[in-house]
Amino acid sequence: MATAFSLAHYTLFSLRTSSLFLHRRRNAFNHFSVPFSSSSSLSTTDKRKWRRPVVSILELGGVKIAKDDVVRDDPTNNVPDTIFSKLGMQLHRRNQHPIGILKNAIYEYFDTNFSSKFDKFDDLCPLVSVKQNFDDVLVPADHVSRSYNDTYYVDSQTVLRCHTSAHQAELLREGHTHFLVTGDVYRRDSIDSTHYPVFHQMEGFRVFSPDEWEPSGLDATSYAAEDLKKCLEGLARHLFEGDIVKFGKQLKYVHHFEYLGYEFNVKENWLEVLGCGVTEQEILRRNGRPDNVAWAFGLGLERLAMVLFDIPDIRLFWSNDERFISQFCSGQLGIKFKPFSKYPPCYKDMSFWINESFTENNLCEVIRGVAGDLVEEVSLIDNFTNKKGMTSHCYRIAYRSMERSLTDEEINDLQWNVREQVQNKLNLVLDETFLASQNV
Ligand code: FA5
Ligand code: MG
Repeated sequence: MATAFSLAHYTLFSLRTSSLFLHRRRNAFNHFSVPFSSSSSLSTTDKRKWRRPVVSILELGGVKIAKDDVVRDDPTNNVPDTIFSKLGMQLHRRNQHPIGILKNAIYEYFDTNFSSKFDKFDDLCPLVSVKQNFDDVLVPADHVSRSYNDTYYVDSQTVLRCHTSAHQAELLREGHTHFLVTGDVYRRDSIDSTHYPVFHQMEGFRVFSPDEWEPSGLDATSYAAEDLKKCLEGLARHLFEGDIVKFGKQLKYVHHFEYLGYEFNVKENWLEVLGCGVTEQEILRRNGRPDNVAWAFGLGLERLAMVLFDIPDIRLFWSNDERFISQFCSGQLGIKFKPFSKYPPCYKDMSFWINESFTENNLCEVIRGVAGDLVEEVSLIDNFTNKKGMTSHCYRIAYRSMERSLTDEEINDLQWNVREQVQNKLNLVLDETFLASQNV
């Protein structure tokens, strides 16, 4: 039986520029920084403050949340201000926004084809326990997705959900057998046009009882797998109909890691839009349904909306620019986004000696902290190890606003701030020789 969950990050969308600076000259380095441990002590008591009503501007799924419930100067907390500022935006609940339009279109498909049997949830609190986010969906204890590098921890026992699967167990226990859960999810991740640290997922879950699969002559798992395939293909037809024919977009059903994945082929690029599978029997057994079988899927709404509406960059979903917002209309799936501008990108390279605790996700978070949505892409363009075994990385940062031209001065300021923070927050030593030749 397919294991339903793998959080391995995987994208087939962009191929990065390969090494450009293989021959740059290196100086021996005297003050290589002492690696510090990035893993935090988990001993702090689990305060669960967010469960208590507090005076706050945010109320999510009936839970009141103040900023210091989520962002704290505490080793068990790694949520930055930039992430807090996205909590409560709930793009999926705005009927005029592409994410909301897509959610409603998927609702329509399920309501029409399954006579409104699917219960819908779009207001469940994104703060969940480690148990809900990982244990309940059988993510192994040592899985990389549990790390502070991949997930935003509010405290040692509480996270910002990294997928809508975090709600499967509780909904099953409440007796739901057909449900859709839409919500904002949070991940520490790389930076490019299809990855953003906050995005939206829709979870689908359907439970079958023996009287459904027995007459078919199929075993329970095959029956559920067939049904899942039919359901997703129907959904794709509902959303894409004309387009698939017109633009040659194709659907493919493939194996990805432990669960099945669906990809859309868009103009020669593969774009991963969802994960799905027949759920582990253990999940059903633990939640009061030992004699049933079920399927589940987790759909990345931004990725799908990018394809449907021709939206070229994931940052646009967060834009308040009228020229973006006003192009979309409640209930209208057929609209194609017309770029209102093409401002030039500006590239800045930075080079530093990495230490043991260096990770690309940490670097990306620092850069987002400084540049916010002005950063378009961060890519490793060179990787070099000297005779002493010290490794240097050269990253290229693409700055580009979706809304206006950036001045040289502004970009230089950003880059200087990034350089400072890379040294101060990540304890990295810049490779100045190389930077001198880069004019920054
Ligand atoms: C999951 O999150 C599983 N919980 C999905 C699932 C549910 C599998 C039920 C089986 C059963 P994954 O990590 O692949 O899987 O994420 C699902 C989708 O979210 C991806 O296909 C992609 O469309 C989207 N996604 C993932 N990371 C990002 C990101 N950083 N930015 C935007 N979209 C993302
Ligand atoms: Mg993934």
